[in-house]
Amino acid sequence: MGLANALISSTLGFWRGTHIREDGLSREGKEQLQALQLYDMEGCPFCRLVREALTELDLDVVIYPCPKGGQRFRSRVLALGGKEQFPFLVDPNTGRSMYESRDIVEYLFRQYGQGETPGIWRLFTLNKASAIAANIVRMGAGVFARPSKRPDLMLELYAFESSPYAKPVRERLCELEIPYLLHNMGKSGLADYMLPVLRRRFYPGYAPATRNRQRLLSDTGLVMAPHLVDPNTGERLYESRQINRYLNRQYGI
Ligand SMILES: N[C@@H](CCC(=O)N[C@@H](CS)C(=O)NCC(=O)O)C(=O)O
Repeated sequence: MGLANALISSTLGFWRGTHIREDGLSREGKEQLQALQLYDMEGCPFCRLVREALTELDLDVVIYPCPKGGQRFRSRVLALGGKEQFPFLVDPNTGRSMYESRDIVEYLFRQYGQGETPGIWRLFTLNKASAIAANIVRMGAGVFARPSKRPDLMLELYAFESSPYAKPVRERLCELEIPYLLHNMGKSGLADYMLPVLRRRFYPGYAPATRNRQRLLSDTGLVMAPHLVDPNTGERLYESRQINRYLNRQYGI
């Protein structure tokens, strides 16, 4: 599915999951956090709302994909929470786990944001409708499992929720049931909004303010989403098409 379609999807999602909000944590506090765990289906609008909030709160999260027909993580959700329903969040920092996107979003802002759920996020019915519309245009991508080999080590993905380039990669990771540590890299300053290739060329002094962007810059010299790191093979890849080709080749059956 093309880029235009992913752009329409992000627009229907009102570009939630782009800009980082003021949070209630110091930088050190954030670095000491254990990554949250989300049992997720990429093509599920309710999961999307949770991932959007995670980007806005600049939180890292391990995504356990649970597509329909998936064999790897669905039974774990059933054992942990009592039903196969997604999203299901586990927070190892507080010992809390929960279903229901609205409860999860409110919990995240209470625990890791300013306390109050931000105004726009209180329009939950509207946000749900927009997330449903945003997912419909993806026509079932990121919903159904495909046969795959399970990687030994956890892959890592640098991305932010509304990135139209990251969307097809997350869909493929979900379909292949590949768990991954998602390093959220939402935007916080004007320079974060420049196109990466132009920024690299015309703004060599770019100094991002957030930790995942800083890490990407120091590791690769480029800050662009998505970026996949596979510790099983040592591969580090930019470019969504190349990443998906790699995932199919390496882990598809
Ligand atoms: N009210 C729930 C609805 C969650 C929901 O219906 N999720 C669907 C996926 S979009 C689900 O878990 N379906 C069961 C399945 O896929 O097996 C929420 O907002 O989190």
